Amino acid sequence: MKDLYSEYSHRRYNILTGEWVQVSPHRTKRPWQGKVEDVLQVQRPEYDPNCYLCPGNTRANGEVNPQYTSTFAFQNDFAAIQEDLEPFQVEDGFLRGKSERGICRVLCFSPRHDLTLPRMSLLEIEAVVRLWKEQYAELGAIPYVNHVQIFENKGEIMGCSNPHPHGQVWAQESIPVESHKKGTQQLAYFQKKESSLLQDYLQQELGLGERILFENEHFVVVVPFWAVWPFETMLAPKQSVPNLKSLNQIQITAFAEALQWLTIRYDNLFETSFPYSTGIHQAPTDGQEHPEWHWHMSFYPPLLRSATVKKFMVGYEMFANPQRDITPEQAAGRLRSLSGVHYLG
Ligand code: H2U
Repeated sequence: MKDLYSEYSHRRYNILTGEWVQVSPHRTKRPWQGKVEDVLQVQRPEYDPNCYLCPGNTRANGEVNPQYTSTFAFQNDFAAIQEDLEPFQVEDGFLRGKSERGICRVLCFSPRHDLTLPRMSLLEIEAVVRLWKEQYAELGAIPYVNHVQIFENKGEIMGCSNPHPHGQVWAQESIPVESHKKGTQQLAYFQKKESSLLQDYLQQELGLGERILFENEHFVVVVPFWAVWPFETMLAPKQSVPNLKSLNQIQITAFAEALQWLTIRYDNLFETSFPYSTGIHQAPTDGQEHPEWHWHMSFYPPLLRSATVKKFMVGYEMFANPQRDITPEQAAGRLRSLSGVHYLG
């Protein structure tokens, strides 16, 4: 099958969403005369007096950040989902809507303005993992919260508003679309096989090896067979676990190792602070056990050919389904071949 996949246009099935991606490996040699983004190689200070997220600074709404020394979470001053509202539901013919209640927080990964995950020590990354675990547990325990979405937008190109290392968490009453698709697929498989869809998939990938980037005792990093973005990856525990809550210290270190491995390779790929959106999909926090759910972290990076040429999800992607040229196997090969030493030393 490998030769067919590397030679001919084909579709691949995403077992987690039930969606398809078009792969066009024969197109990788086409000329490029499209948009070239400006490369931003800015030297940042450790502390920026004008940054809303640095310790001791005043935020846009007048609140002052504490002199935090590790991670720091605060209520988003411009929360997209409101906590204080009167619930409503409107059904007016074809016009359906309902109120959505939730909590949005900003998660600062470090007091240092100039760091990013790949530039942090293992211990510093572990603190970020612990923060994610705590936030999921704390927000998920709120009775009306049924879903907790942790994510990071990294880089201006991804719409990140501030280079200070940070992510976000949105906790809400509904199950959002992406999570709902993945929950449905995992549940259908679990009911049929009494086994975890993702765990069984990872077993197959580990057996084949060609899309595996990294593994340690507890975690695996893979370019999914159905990856949409050119250098999309997935980081997941080898054993099926519904969420981060049960992570012990050994697993936190193993998770941090996987994150460090991957983000250093990402930066080294085009010798730039590699932009991406990453998110952790975990089981709903609706009081049920969800044995079908296997948490995982997906990385969706937009860059295609260099620090300046990105993949656009337009045209066919908007109107039909996603399409890619470079195959997931080629992407995995390139990421595996990179140095483990960050290009900035
Ligand atoms: P992004 O960089 O991913 O946009 O996240 C930054 C978030 O920080 C953004 O959602 C919030 C914005 O609303 N923010 C505050 O809560 N307070 C501030 O003083 C500035 C930015």
